[in-house]
Amino acid sequence: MSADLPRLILATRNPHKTAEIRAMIGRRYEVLDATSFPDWPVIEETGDTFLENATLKANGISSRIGGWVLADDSGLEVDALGGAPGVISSHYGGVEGDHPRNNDRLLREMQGVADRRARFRCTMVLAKDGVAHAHFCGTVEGRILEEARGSQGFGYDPLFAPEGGSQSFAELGDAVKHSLSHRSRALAQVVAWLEARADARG
Ligand code: ITT
Repeated sequence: MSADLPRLILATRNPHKTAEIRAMIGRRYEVLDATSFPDWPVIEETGDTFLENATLKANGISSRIGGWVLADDSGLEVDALGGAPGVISSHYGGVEGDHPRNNDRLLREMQGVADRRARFRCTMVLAKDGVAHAHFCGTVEGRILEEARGSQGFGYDPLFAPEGGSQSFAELGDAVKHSLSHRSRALAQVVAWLEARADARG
């Protein structure tokens, strides 16, 4: 069945991003990531912004692999921390991809802090043949909880409660997260853009 679907290659090594994006659009696209391409190069994320890093990943991978490549650069911005962890969200605790350490540091930094406003931000870049064609941004506002709650999702999900309630993304689960997350909001724009192009070509 997947052979009939258009292919979308994700420039990510984060299996949680792939799982979320597949759950959201896997019936319309064959969604592949680094696991399908063993000799995929390591792309250094040297940018100062989500857009710069997403562009580096999308251009770097699409210069090696044909078809549309989608990169997701995302993270958590906490107002009381001046926007940190921001672009260093994946290694805020000192070790790349170590989510428990990242969460421990965030809880330490937020100890006794009254203003707990925060947002997840996701910037997606679509590229082909090493050239970025479009970028899209999604955000979800919320607050940082006093302690980790729930076991679903990944990363900072146990510490982040989206606006309008007190439950964390990790408590609310995939269906609720996907209905309002930064990633789903950016991805909806990506799909609309790809489909408008496909329609325009007839
Ligand atoms: P790739 O660069 O390979 O895509 P990465 O995880 O390193 O994977 P980023 O540099 O974009 O990706 O960092 C994203 C980090 O932001 C991620 O590791 C989490 O710490 C955090 N994050 C992003 N989206 C999140 C979400 O939906 N829930 C919880 N944490 C999230």
